[in-house]
Amino acid sequence: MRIEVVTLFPEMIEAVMRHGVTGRAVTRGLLTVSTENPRAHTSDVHQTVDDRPYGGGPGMVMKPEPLYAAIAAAAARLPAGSRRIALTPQGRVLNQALLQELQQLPGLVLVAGRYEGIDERVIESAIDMEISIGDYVLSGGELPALVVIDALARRLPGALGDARSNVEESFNEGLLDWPHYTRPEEFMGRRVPAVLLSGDHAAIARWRREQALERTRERRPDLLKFGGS
Ligand code: 9D3
Repeated sequence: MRIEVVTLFPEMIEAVMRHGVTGRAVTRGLLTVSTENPRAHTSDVHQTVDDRPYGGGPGMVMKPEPLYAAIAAAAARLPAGSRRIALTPQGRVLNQALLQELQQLPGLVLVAGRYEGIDERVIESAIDMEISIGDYVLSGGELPALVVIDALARRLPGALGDARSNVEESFNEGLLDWPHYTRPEEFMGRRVPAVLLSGDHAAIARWRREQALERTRERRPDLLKFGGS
């Protein structure tokens, strides 16, 4: 999968791409991530990428010309069938079902906005979909773009280490995790549940499934009401 990120802060993207699961996916050739900076598509001496909002009000808006040119340059490097996605607070809220859809695509342009937002005519003319990562206020689209990339990378076949398989992850899909324990057997007066020391693999599997269900019912009943993936 090929991902282009349109951003005023390419270093934010590049730094994260060097680490962990995303770094490994890139090293293994499963994922390619490049950036395109709208500032490189300005023609004035100040390299202006923002301007005041028509109608007044606080803050600035990303001006259309440099942003549109950056999206076009990024999209030109991607295969046919790719999509241009803007990270905005107005978008579809990200979940595993949406990631599953995105995973089918050969390439993505992820447009990270800054300031109060993007000129609406760029959204209308150069964006196929808007995505939000949840109902809280961030300072721009870079962290959301990184969230999308991380969540996609770990779904790519071969991206996870041998120990963690996608099969194992999808087995418990839609539920919260069961509780995890490692050595020592007793910590701060708290013992590891006996069943985990029993060696009875069927009993352990049953206990974990029950714990996952119980915790999901308790903390996230919305996940049990279907619709997820
Ligand atoms: C909805 C808030 N807006 C009303 C005045 C202002 C505003 C807040 C934050 C405008 C832009 C931003 C920057 N946020 C993102 O670019 C963003 C975001 C987010 O803030 N939360 C969750 N997902 C996303 S995706 C992009």
